[in-house]
Amino acid sequence: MTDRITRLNTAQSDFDSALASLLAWDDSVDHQVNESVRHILHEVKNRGDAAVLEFTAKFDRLNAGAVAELEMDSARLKAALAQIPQDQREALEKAAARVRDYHERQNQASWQYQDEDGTVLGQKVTPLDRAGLYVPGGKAAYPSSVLMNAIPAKVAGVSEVIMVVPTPDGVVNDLVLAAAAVAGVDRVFTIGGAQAVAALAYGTETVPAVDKIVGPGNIFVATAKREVFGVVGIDMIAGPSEILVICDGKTDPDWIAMDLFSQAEHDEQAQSILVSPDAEFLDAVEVSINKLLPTMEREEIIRTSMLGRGALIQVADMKEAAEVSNRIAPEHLELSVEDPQSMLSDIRHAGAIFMGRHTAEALGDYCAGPNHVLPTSGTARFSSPLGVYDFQKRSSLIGFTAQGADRMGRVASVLARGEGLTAHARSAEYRINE
Ligand code: HSO
Ligand code: ZN
Repeated sequence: MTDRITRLNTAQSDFDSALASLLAWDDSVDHQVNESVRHILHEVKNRGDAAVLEFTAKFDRLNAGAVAELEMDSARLKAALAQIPQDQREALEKAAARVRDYHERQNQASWQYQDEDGTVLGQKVTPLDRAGLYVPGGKAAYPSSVLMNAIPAKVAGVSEVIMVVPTPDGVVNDLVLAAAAVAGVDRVFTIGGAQAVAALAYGTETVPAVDKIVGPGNIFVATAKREVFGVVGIDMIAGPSEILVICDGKTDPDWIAMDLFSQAEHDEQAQSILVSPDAEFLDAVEVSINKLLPTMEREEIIRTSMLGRGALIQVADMKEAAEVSNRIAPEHLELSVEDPQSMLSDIRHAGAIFMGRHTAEALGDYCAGPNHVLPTSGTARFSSPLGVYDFQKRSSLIGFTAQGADRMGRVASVLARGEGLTAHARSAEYRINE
């Protein structure tokens, strides 16, 4: 690792390969992790509660006589909410209200129409019956993520949201439980790791099987989610956090440095990139970075992230800034410019777009309203923020009249006979009026 943040310029002849190596991200599978996850899944699938208890004792040093003892009832969640400092409670409630408001606008209605034969066609939107929400224990336990995952599920109409959260050595995070209460989570089990994912996917005597598992987790959790996909749905498998800031050079460099830090502090692998046509501004931000770094509580994590995966990229103009950003397809994109609306048409790939100098990405992480679960590692090219639509599915509706069955029966019959499927053809032909 160098002791200066990487500087790139689109004018340099090897820019493409330099950018490629900046973005390179090792997501290779670890065979040992794979094997132990498979073992855990197999045990929980076959032995249910007993296996969950064994793994919880082994990994979390938590000895319970029954999985039911690991459930926190709604009174316990309400107690956590009553116990946390008042400003925290109020902030959670304000954030939740805004997140709920925003997501309510995503709710889709079922629809139907009739064609000229009176045939009814449509689409019926139905929420999932049950969703499972994984919440990590320890340093990556974010109450804000509880809100961001659970609220869209409840807005979608999911009747049971079941949260799992490991509590190693029995250490409970009251803020996480309070967030669960605010978000309307229905049941909480203090189990974690691959064993919790398995319990949600297959169900045990005590933990109900869910239809989809969402929420972040460590390598064991991510691997378990990949393995159970197909038995249940899963959300995206998130990579490290990323931020890309496009700045015209007229924002306070300290603001920009701190915005870059805000994602860098998530973990050493996080990626923070600044793009600007103004070389002097890039210098100024580097000065700010060096000045502010020693003041940060998470100094070492930020330093490792900024020096290892961060970059300051000089471009010819703002058009080129947008092009570079589209190539990266960042999770978070800040447009720290005078007129962000006029840049929007040039932006094609980003999980969330933060518009204007006053829009710190951090506000989006907590309380702006949109979801903070976003596509990472360039997947914004083809995927979207977590939303209400992730907790609903659609059924097609088809209702023929006699006249419609006659007309379309003729079409189906010809195609069915072309495919050599006679039962299909005759089934359609019975409904044709001779
Ligand atoms: N920026 C993170 C979410 C988060 N930030 C939670 C703070 N708490 C991933 O988008
Ligand atoms: Zn964040």
